[in-house]
Amino acid sequence: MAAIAADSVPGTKRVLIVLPTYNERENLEIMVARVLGVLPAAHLWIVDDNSPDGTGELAETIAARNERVRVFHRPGKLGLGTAYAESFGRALAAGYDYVVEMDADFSHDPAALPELLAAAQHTDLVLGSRYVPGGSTPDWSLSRRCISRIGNVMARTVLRLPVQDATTGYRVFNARALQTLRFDESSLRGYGFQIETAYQCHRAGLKVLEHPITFVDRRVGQSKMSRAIVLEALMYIVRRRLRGTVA
Ligand SMILES: Nc1nc2c(ncn2[C@@H]2O[C@H](COP(=O)(O)OP(=O)(O)OP(=O)(O)O)[C@@H](O)[C@H]2O)c(=O)[nH]1
Ligand SMILES: [Mg+2]
Repeated sequence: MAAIAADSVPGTKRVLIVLPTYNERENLEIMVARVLGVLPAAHLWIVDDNSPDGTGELAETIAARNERVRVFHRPGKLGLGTAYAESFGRALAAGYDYVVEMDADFSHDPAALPELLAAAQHTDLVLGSRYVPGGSTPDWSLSRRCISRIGNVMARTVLRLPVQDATTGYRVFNARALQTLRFDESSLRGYGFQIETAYQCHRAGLKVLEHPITFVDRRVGQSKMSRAIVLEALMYIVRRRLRGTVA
């Protein structure tokens, strides 16, 4: 895998990767090594929710060896949305120019980071998109494809959010986009959170760009995706529409 020079990621700006973790012990060490290898100047924060499998302790060991890595521990499984919302506030306070959302389970290929960050130079929010030409979900069952497609069709039609993949969890915000976000919906745990943040950026008139990614199934460990999270996202879309804030 080719490492890219610090000053091409992008300019000399500061890049932070946020990895929320819950039971990712088997993925974490190699994931962190790959991300830091691809982006030699970037920093990485792990936000662990007291994973029963010891991910938090492993994260501490990794951070002790590498000053570019920090760990934040939370008392229990509080959801992806709040992990990101807390991190965004801290990242802005720390002066980062770009913040990357990314899963720790290798569904999001670290090799795509340079392209996504390059795309971020021309926009406020880059969505790593499975539904633009060049993007794909090769491992998914028909039912999983349908669920994801339905969520995205709803986001497009009900919220009039003009993107193909509003639920993607691989994305880059610039500081301007992060400053725009308000987290009254931050209790959203998964796809709802992703749609909401893209929606807020779009509503604020910021530029949102989709860049193709291939989303593969996690290598090891268990998915935290559940029917409740899908339902939460669909309910959120309807609630958002009823609030009357759609353009
Ligand atoms: N801190 C924190 N991380 C979480 C929580 N839920 C999920 N994660 C992490 O968020 C990322 C995405 O979760 P996954 O379980 O892979 O869910 P998914 O990618 O939507 O679903 P799959 O494609 O089935 O894997 C992974 O890095 C998880 O470890 C949570 O409540 N708290
Ligand atoms: Mg996953």
